[in-house]
Amino acid sequence: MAEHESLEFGKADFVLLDSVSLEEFMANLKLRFEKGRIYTYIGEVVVSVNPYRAMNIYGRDTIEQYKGRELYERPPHLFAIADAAYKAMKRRNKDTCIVISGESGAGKTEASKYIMQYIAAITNPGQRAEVERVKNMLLKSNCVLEAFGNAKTNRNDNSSRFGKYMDINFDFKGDPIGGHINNYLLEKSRVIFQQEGERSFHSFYQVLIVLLIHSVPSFSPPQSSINDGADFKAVADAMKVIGFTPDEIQTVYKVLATILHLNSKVVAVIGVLLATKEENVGKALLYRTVATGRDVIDKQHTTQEASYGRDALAKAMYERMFCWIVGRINDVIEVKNYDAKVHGKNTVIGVLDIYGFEIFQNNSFEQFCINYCNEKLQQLFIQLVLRQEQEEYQREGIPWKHIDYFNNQIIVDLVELQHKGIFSVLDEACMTVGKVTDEVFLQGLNSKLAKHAHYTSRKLSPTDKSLEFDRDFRIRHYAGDVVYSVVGFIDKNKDTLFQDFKRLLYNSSNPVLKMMWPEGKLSITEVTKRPLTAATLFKNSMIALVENLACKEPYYVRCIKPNDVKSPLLFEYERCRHQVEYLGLLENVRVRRAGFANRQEYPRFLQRYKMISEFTWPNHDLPSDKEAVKRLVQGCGFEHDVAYGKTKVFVRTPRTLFCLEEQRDEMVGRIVLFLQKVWRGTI
Ligand code: AD9
Ligand code: MG
Repeated sequence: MAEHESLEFGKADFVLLDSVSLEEFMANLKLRFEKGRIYTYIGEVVVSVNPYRAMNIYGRDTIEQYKGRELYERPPHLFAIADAAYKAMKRRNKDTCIVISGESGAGKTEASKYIMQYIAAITNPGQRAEVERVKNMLLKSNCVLEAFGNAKTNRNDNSSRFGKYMDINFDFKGDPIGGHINNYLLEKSRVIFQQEGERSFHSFYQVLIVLLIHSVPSFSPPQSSINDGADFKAVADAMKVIGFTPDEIQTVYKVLATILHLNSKVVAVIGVLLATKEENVGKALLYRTVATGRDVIDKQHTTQEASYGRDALAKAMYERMFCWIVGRINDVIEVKNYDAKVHGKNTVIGVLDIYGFEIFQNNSFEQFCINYCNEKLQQLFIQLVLRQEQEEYQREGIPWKHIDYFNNQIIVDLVELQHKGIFSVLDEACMTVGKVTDEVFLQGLNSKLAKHAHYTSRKLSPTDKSLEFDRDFRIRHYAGDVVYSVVGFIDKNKDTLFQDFKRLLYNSSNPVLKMMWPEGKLSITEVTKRPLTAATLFKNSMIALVENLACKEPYYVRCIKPNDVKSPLLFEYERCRHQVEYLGLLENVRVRRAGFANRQEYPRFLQRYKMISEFTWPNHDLPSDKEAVKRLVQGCGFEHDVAYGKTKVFVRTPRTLFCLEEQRDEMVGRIVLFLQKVWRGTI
């Protein structure tokens, strides 16, 4: 019996559960995890539980097993989803995307890398050099982005502190010919502040450790799961392969060194690193040029302003460098020399690996943005999964009935609606003349949103125990309640970087650095436009992302983190249950089951079950496979539970599928027995 059909490992598809309840769902998830089956389907969605151990399921032989197969033919796997997306793209000329979601440490980034490796492994059978080059670049870019965008957090030693969407472009043969990366909201505050037990971005430690190894002979790196020394080399090699010039790589190290020095008092060193005069650095750190009427004057910072400015500079330099690195990678991997008129449309598979829902002890602007992002993606999931079902029924000519589900659009609106949404209130507060405080923002929220079912605050609900402080407000997200502290919202949203710094960096004699800061070109009197706020930029990037995903055929990977101690053995029931709930997995099963649990193209269906009917075994003489399937189903007595589409047969309840599978097993067993007897000569 094929592994995925054996009940010993639980149900390979949650749709096949006897009844849809949280208990049954959890029991199946737990059983499969304990049996080392980390993947389970909900139809075409893969649910993945982080195994926290090396699994021998990603090798060449496994890849071969999945290549070109249909989902239900093999045990659930990321490779099957990657293959489905690839097939849809190649056979039907569809742009597809794979959306990977789940909380921090659930295994999103690992999943995205396995998916890319799979796609790289199954493409380019002709070994074309250019395609090999592109594949190599795409794989190498991960290593560079992780060095600069990932950090050790208390939840994950290699936590992505930015969102990543990567398009892989394919030519008409289905070979990768290029790609493009979009990055979202790098958590730049990490450059100046980390919680206890956490680190800043890996890149800083990689540079520091290499410096120490070279300059302190007796130095030996500390033992940990992270090997900064080896990673430094791997990243430097990857950057070289991708095509960063030695000057560019040097500049990156100089920026890192500058940021490290900004926390000491070595203005001279910074001057050298930034290829600018020492006094200019000192001046930019201590003064601010302001235009008053016709005069331009230098105004000295207060201590507070100066340290604010310094921190803002450190954050901005890092963020700018990160975006520049992404831009350079994009230059190299973008599709070149492809003429759609000659070769046909080039198609795309997008892979989204973006931060999952976050509920921390103290939730601030960053968590607010991240959770809004998850609301957007959940909304897309609802629309697409339902829409996809509906479209398939229409295509196949089968009637569709409406299904109830919680629609989180109300929360999306609460955040992003023009004039009334939280982002608008925040932007308005930031534009207020005079002294703007976080409290002003909170008052704005309270007056605009007092009646909103998903919003409350200490002022509005004074007896509510979860709202400890006056500065707190609470959002009822689809994934649960989150209390946010307004402290820092205004500053983080304004995201001010004094113009003086931009000019300082633009006037550097290092051309690479200069290139990162084009707006420094403007003099103080030329700068008129107020830059867009962080919230508006983020909102716009999310709207664009969702629009982009919405026009692609989506595939989903929903990652679950089994425990908080990185243990391969522990399935913390409550932790997992909460994730199952907020990922909306049960609703997903219901949607899938309310329609038809299973659908298969007629020839496939016949191939699998033809042995259970005398009309179809070993071959049928009916006019079409569709007719043959009808005959087979009639013979088994399942007619009431089946609908016949144009190209596929739809089976409503999982029980029917079970019966078919059981009968098939029995027949296969009998056939094997029969053949054994023939071989032994007893027949
Ligand atoms: V975050 O939101 O970026 O903080 P991710 O990306 O969801 O998070 P990640 O993929 O980085 O989590 O996985 C965390 C760790 O779990 C990895 O470093 C591995 O040690 C471990 N992991 C995840 N998936 C697998 C797997 N398929 N096999 C083995 C895994 N280990
Ligand atoms: Mg990650």
